[in-house]
Amino acid sequence: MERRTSFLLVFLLVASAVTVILPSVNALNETIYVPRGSKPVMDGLIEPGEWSHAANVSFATDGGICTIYFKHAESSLYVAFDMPYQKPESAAQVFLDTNNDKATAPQTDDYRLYITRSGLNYKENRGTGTTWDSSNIPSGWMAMVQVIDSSRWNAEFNISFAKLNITEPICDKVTGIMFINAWTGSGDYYWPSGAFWTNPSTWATAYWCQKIVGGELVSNPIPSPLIAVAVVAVASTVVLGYMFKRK
Ligand SMILES: [Ca+2]
Ligand SMILES: [Ca+2]
Repeated sequence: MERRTSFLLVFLLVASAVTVILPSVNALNETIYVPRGSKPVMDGLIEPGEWSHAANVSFATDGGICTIYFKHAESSLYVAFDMPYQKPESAAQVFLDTNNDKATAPQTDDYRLYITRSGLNYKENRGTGTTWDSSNIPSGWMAMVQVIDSSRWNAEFNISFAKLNITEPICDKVTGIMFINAWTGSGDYYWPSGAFWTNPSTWATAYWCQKIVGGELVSNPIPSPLIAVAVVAVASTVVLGYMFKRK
């Protein structure tokens, strides 16, 4: 094989591998780990210490800062929203892309789970392939809310692994995830920033696995596009070397 043809072949190999790998990482590149922890009391109230070992994300919302905690225990994902006091119609919403296919419209493996500050609007939607279906009674999950001294309100979610299409062990599983503090007096507030409720390709990716190694908690490494590129580059060099050797 000619040297020019070989280089072209390797270039195409690297380019196609990078094209395949990059979109699977995440359009917004937001990633979270969901640590294993103690089972919280599902009463809608974030008690001192109850969520201290959970991971969290925070963002500006109507009236101040919204902090969302998440962890898993037994066979459920637990999520807690800590929000400023807002109007009764304001909602805590959790979006799940259970197959993490990151489609550009809600598919049948995608869900929106929500509860309002009043607790009166407590429902779920499932994707149809093009949009969300009409509101349904919660199935495979539950949520509770509490208002704290007219200064803040909290919501707690218990989402079963069955709802998430997770069978243990969970180390190979990743899930698309997104949160909204929605329908507030000043609009909807998203995490990750820039995500959109009808577009799972804009949601983050949640990793489930953490292991105890040598007495320490070690997370599974997040696949990096740079690592993937490096692996392909090394493989290409080996192939190239083999080709020249054969000449
Ligand atoms: Ca609680
Ligand atoms: Ca999906």
